Parts: sequence; structure tokens; C-alpha cells
Amino acid sequence: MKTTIERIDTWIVDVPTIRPHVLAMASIRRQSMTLVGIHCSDGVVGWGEGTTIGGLAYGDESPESIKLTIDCYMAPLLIGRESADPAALLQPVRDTVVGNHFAKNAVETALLDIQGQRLGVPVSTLLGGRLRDRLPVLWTLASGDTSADIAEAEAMIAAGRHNAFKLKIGKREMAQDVAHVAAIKRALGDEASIRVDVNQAWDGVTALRAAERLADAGVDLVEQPLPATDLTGMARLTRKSPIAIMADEALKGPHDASIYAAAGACHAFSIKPAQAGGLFAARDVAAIAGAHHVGLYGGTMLEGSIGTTAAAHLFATLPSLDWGTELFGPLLQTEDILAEPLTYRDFSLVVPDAPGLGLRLDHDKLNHFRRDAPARTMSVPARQENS
Ligand code: MUC
Ligand code: MG
Repeated sequence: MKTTIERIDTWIVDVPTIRPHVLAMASIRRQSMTLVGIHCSDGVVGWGEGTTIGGLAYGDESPESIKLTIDCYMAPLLIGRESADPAALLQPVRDTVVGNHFAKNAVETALLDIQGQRLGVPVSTLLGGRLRDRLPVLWTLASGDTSADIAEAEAMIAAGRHNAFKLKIGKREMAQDVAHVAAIKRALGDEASIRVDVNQAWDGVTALRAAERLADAGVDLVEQPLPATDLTGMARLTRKSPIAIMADEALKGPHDASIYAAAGACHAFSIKPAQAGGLFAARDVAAIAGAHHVGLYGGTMLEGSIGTTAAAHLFATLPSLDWGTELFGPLLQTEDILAEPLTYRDFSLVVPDAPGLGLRLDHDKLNHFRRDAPARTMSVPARQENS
């Protein structure tokens, strides 16, 4: 029987974080997720998520622009079409919408969720098949306070949740940041792998001096220390740094990945489906890494459960994940919008194996946290997005 796409819903859902999350470019107290639900004529519904960090502080799409792009430019290309083949459905979207990778990723995820449910297979099977059912998951320490970060990390290790930590730095003077990181590494010792994410905040001289000091402190890796556009600086730093250099914001798809890899501008890629423009584009980024002997890490945009699960399905298929993943986004939120939250145990995330994404949403929670829910429209104005 021919089934068609009947309706596409998009909602911005604002969920508070368990503590302020302090990055070089923004501090967040809640995460704003743009969710897309694609409804088919046979009752199948596929879900996708477009989530960024700090409104427009991190990238050039915001929760509001992701919603608008889907509502005004993508939905009209999809509604009424046969809902069978994600590649055929997405081609007109790719042909007529430039950029907007987060919105494209959200829609592609929802179409793959539909396809998986129809075929009775998980999304990981649609992406080639999984090589692992569990993914190691790191936790980000970003309270901005050294002793609070140490206490948080010790609790995570004791609970068996995380034993690798990423520290968000770059907001303060470099020497102050290095002292903060070194104190945390000293407190946790060999029990924990420590990495830092600078979110583009340094220049080349600062980054090299910092990499040497961080290496002495026992840190394993520095993520995107220089602006994404500073290809030459990243290549110079990668040649000279005593510890691994990772690219993140620089990788806005396979084209950027090939330039970075060919220039030797990093030792590792943070793979992010939203940044790459979709799960298939992210898989291409991973393939470029493989061809250039660049290490792989499963990144996050601090997505909630839908985006996190979509990425998990992809990461489960990658031949190597040298640096593990940071798919902890749902754990940073005070509430989960799933009927059954994802399973985190033994320092890992269990990749769902039911058809499609393998998720069931809690619609009461979803309605409660929707920005356009009547009771919340007054209390959570858009200008409170960042602080
Ligand atoms: C980033 O830049 O990697 C990932 C973890 C986290 O705390 O922030 C994100 C974004
Ligand atoms: Mg990063």
C-alpha cells in the first residue's frame, strides 16, 4: 500500500539543565531542542532533533531558525509525497536548501526513523549495520568551579557512569585554565582520562604554550583550540603539539573534513551528524578520517534523547572510535522526554535495538516543556535563551 507524508510538526522544547554549563562562548541553564515529527498516512511517525548550544553563539542556526527552515522550506517539499525512500525524499531538500545542516539532520533522522520502523530494523542497520551495542561515554565538567568539578567527576566515577572527562576552557586566561585542569587531573589521577575543549578561543602561540603545559599535567587531548577557519594554525599546532589535537567546529561536512585531513590539521575528528548535515554526511566525514588515519570521536551538540540516539546508531557502525563518545546530552537535562530513558551503565550508553530509532516519547512531558505550551509562553521568553 502506498503511504504518504501527511503532516510535519515542529516544536521547540526547553528543558532546564542540572547545573549551569559554562563554555567559552556561552553559558546555558536550559537546552532548547527543536523536535520534528513526520506523520505518515499509515500512522507511522518518525522523530528527529535539531539542537545547538547557546542560541546563535555556537553556530549559524538557532532553535528558532531550525524550526522555521523546516516549516517554511522543507515541509512543503515533503508533505503529500510517498513516504518510502529517505534518499529520494531528501534530494529536493538538498537541491533547494543551502546549508542549514542542523535542520537537514533533523529531517533525515525522522525519515530514517520511519524507514526503520517500516522495515522492522534499527536505524543502525540502515546505516550499514552495527559493530558494537554499547558506546563509551565521557562527561563534560563545565560548572566553572574547580572543586565542584572534582566532586562531580568523583561521583561519576564512583557510580560507574563516566571515567573520561572533557573540561570546557577558553573563557579565562590560559594560565588560570591550565591550573584548573591540572588540579582536576591531580585529584582524579590515572583513574580518569582528561581532555579539554577550547571552542576556538585561543590563538596559535597561546595554544602551543598551553598544549605543552597540558601535556605535563597529564591531559590527553585538546579540542578545537583555534578558530575553525585557521587551517594553517591548526596544521602547525598539530605538527608541534605533544598531545592530540581534535577538530570540531571546523567540520561542517565532508568538504571541510577532506581539507582538514589533507592539511594534517588535526589528529582526530569529532563526528557530529548535525554539524555535518546528517547521518550519512557524518558517515562520509568518518570515512575521510579513516582514509587519512585521523582518529574518531563521537561528538554531541548536547542533544536530548532523540538526537543522541540518532548519533548513537551511527557511531555503533563506525569501524573505530579511538576516543569514544560524549553522548551524555540527556543526562545534562533535568527531565527526559522519553517514556523509557536511555540506558547508561558501565561507563557506556546502550544503543537501542528496536526498529527505527527505537524510542517512545512521553507526550505529557513533551507538551509540558514545549515553548508554545500556553502556561510557558509567558514565563520563558526567547530572550532568556542565553545568559
Ligand atoms: C562541543 O563543543 O564539543 C560537547 C560537549 C559539551 O559540553 O559541549 C559540546 C560542544
Ligand atoms: Mg567541541
